[in-house]
Amino acid sequence: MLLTLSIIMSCAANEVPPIPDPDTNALAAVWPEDGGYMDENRVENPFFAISISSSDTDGSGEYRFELYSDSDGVELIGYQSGIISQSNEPYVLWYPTVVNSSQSSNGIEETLESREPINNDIFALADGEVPLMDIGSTYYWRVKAFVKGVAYISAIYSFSFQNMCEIGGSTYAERVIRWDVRDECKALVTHTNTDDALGAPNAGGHSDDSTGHGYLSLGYGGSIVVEMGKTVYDWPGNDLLAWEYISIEWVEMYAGESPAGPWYYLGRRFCEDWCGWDLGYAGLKYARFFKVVDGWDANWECHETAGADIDSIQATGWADDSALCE
Ligand SMILES: [Ca+2]
Ligand SMILES: [Ca+2]
Ligand SMILES: [Ca+2]
Repeated sequence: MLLTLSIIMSCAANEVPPIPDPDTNALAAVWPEDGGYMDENRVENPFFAISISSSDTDGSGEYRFELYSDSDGVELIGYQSGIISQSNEPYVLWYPTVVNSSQSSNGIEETLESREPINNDIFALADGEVPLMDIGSTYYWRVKAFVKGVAYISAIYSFSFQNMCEIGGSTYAERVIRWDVRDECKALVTHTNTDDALGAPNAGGHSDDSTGHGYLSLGYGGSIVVEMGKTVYDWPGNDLLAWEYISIEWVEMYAGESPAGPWYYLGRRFCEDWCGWDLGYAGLKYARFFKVVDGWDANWECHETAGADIDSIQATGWADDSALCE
């Protein structure tokens, strides 16, 4: 009886499931954003990031990235199949031109060591398949995925190239792209408006009876990814400040080449009121994206102001000339 049952089960497992129509809503461009830009200094070394949202998958599966020169997705100029998701990332990355992950002689070894782990070997294209792009043109990309028996296809996204030092804005963080914290922690924190971490410092009202207003509590182990108004530039000394409101808290800072990294560690500070970071610590000249990470133990039980309480993120050194980013 047991034998019969196991034969039936194994036959069922070997049946090829029908491939359904692809889901067109679950994939979303993270970098470059649709209608957005890529750093013109990355024209020969581009990278792409896609996120997947689906209730019945953790995103693990196979992805195919495609790069086109036309908006109809006909003129294919580069692609790669068989890219697998990285379990520690909320998105899937494609580095078309990375053929070797061991780089060491460029003087920023410490920076590369501090990157979040990326298995670059699987992103390698064979010689001659590197897509060539021109910083004056618009390009298009899309992703097809097959995840746990479900097919997905993204929209076609456009992007062009930008000199990062030509992008204007305020000297503060202007956009929160992600806030990541454990669900049970997010439910206990009461200062949850991510916009409160943007713009100039404005937190206040803290007293014995009130936790005040104007800041975002990250939650223990929580993090936010922000885009700055002006591109932060490495002048002598600190180039970036985080304003912290309640108590004294541990804060870690990372600079990113995009909202999906790669991330470069800038250091860990015990912040009271504000604390500063230096892009030069990571060997970077400029950056627009930063990840602010609460530096306490992520396993602690949260409360209404758990974790670092971020009032503002401010550039104190920024690019004021496009030649600085060349
Ligand atoms: Ca500096
Ligand atoms: Ca706190
Ligand atoms: Ca604020």
